[in-house]
Amino acid sequence: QQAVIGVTGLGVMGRNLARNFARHGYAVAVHNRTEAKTKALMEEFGHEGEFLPAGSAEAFVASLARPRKMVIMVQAGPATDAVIEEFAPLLEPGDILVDGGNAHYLDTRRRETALRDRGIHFVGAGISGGEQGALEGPSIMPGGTREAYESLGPILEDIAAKVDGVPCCAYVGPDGAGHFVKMVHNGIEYADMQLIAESYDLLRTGANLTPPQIAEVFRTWNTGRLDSYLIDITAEVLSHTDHATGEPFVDVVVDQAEQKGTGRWTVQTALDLGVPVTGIAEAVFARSISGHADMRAVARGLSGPSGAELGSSFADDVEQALYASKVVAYAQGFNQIQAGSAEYGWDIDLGAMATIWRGGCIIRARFLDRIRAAYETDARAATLLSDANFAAEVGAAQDSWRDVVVAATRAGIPVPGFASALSYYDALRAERLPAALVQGQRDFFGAHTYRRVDREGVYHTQWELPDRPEIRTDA
Ligand code: NBP
Repeated sequence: QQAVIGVTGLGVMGRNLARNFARHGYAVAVHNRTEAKTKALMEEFGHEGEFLPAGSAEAFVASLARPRKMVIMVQAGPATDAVIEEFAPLLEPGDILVDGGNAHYLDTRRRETALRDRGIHFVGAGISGGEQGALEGPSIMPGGTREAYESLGPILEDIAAKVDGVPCCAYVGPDGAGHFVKMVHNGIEYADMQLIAESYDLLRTGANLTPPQIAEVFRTWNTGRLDSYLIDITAEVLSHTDHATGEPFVDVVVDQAEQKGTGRWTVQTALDLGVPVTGIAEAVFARSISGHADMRAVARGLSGPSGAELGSSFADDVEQALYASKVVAYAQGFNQIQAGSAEYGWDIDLGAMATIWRGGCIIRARFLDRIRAAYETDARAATLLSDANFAAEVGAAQDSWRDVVVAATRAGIPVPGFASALSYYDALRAERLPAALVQGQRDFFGAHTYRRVDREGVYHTQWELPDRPEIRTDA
């Protein structure tokens, strides 16, 4: 008896992924550096399907049917390199080595190149959905060769989440494409969470609603266009009462948000690619501000506004602002995927990415169907905001959106996500941007040159001369 697929690294994710394979009828080889975890898996869940436990890398590889397919599910970084170094020499040309961890896409590119030279298909697969998703159906974003996907893809599609019968797994593109898309997914997750958190703050601090009341507001929103996993769990968290104190749970949690780094990678990469992902950047910085207890302690006494008048439809206005800001955040994230795809020649199908995020992952939402539809209409759209449906919805939301940002500003409630999304929208809409003045300044102090609106060419004004003559520099 040989295994169809194997999993090494039986931590939180790997163990559930292995169980998911087994529950779908695949004979699955299981291995972990510390063998106790393999034994624990067999004892607790061995009855769920056909597991082939292995005590060594050699035994594990020997139990895999050819061409071998194995998934590494260990900590990203040096641990993943160590595991690759251990297993690669045991594999043969044509075998498929999948990294299901949260690797940086540049590491995946490096590893893919190195293994390709040895004839091994290296698949960097982003896997989202956490512990529960791994067991019950994650969203899977595999990158690598098409050839590898032909035999591996059907198995991954089988264990992935399904929405309307469609698997939340599709071939993303060569080498690092899958991990790149997973990175942007996590960045969008940061932005979405920040926007929801700002909505909560507005309803709490601005409109004086209690956490259970706000939970009800979110539950109502979740029956409409904002229907999503993140809104759903937000209502759950807000309606939870702390067992020890009887206070709302959200009030006993230290207000300093942590991060594992994928949001930061998204922003760092966006800066390198020149993609303005302002929503994701604000979300990363908002977490960073929250963690600066020292600065916050000394700044707490700084003077603030006297207060603000909130309209009676404030909660509805916040819903509009949240929706519009969310459209902006997703539009920016998809632009980043577009830019990465162009930079590395990945040819990523954006509509397919929206499709595989509809289920299994943290940002799963009804809304992604609209994004899929938008890219079906125009696969190369420069921005989702120009899609007729989104343009109409955001246009209809904008008065409320502006009112909310004004009210928040007057009340002294920080809304970096809402405000930056609105500024981004206004910047894209603008007939003329003050960037023209910035070009003038750059030419003045650094002779950086500029282009003119009325004719071709690159120009410099000789600012130091009395009559400031203009010269063409590219002629
Ligand atoms: P865990 O922390 O639960 O497990 C880590 C695993 O890595 C263990 O099996 C451990 O083996 C193994 N490992 C380490 Br650490 N260093 C190793 C080494 N040098 N050689 C061999 N094995 C090593 O991690 P997890 O939460 O299951 O995450 C696994 C991957 O999945 C990570 O890349 C993570 O970013 C990603 N991910 C996690 C989630 C999530 O919600 N948790 C979601 C999506 C993706 P040991 O038992 O011998 O220590």
